[in-house]
Amino acid sequence: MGNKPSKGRTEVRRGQMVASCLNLSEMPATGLSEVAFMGRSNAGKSSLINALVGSKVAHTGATPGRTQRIHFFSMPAWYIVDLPGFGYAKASKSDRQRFGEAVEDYLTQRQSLISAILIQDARRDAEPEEMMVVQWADSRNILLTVVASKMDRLNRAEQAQRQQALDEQYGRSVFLVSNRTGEGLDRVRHVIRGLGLTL
Ligand SMILES: Nc1nc2c(ncn2[C@@H]2O[C@H](COP(=O)(O)OP(=O)(O)O)[C@@H](O)[C@H]2O)c(=O)[nH]1
Ligand SMILES: [Mg+2]
Repeated sequence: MGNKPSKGRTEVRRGQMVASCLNLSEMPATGLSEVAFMGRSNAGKSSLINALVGSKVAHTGATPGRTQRIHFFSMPAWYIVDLPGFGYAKASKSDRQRFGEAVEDYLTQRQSLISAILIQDARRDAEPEEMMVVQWADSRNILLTVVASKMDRLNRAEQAQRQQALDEQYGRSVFLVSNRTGEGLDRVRHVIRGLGLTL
């Protein structure tokens, strides 16, 4: 992965996955800024990453339950960090109250993590897992952007209704987007650029 000895010049493509980690010690030690992408399985996290990068770098529609790794995509002056999806219906109640050790270590200890994007299906309500993310971000003073995907599945009236409901649940303005049509993604890009990161 990232620490492979390079033969001369190493070319990293924009959006290339450069590390796939099971714990903190495996993560790149570059100190580049990181934006974490989080969300329930099937929320549209990989699709959002692909839409923002502009090419298919993250696997979409993949079946959950395999080894949960933390993926680093090089942008290349910063990293998109794809965290394992949470909230499997089959997980036990105690499992649902935590995100897994590697993710918790990452969220609480990683110094280069500067911001997070929480993605959820616009048709669903925020659940305890999403609220845990909000609490974590507030406690670490991390700028959290909430993105509600699949707005293309809703008509205008439903979009307005979901916008209001989600804004209320999160206590902030939620960005409705479609990873399919690209609608709403400029606002997400604007937030990322506002962090001083090139997209
Ligand atoms: N209609 C629609 N489908 C989406 C959107 N985003 C993701 N999907 C679909 O939802 C499913 C899960 O998406 P994926 O990105 O793999 O979700 P992840 O598990 O959160 O990474 C896939 O079938 C995607 O094609 C969206 O904005 N609109
Ligand atoms: Mg995914």
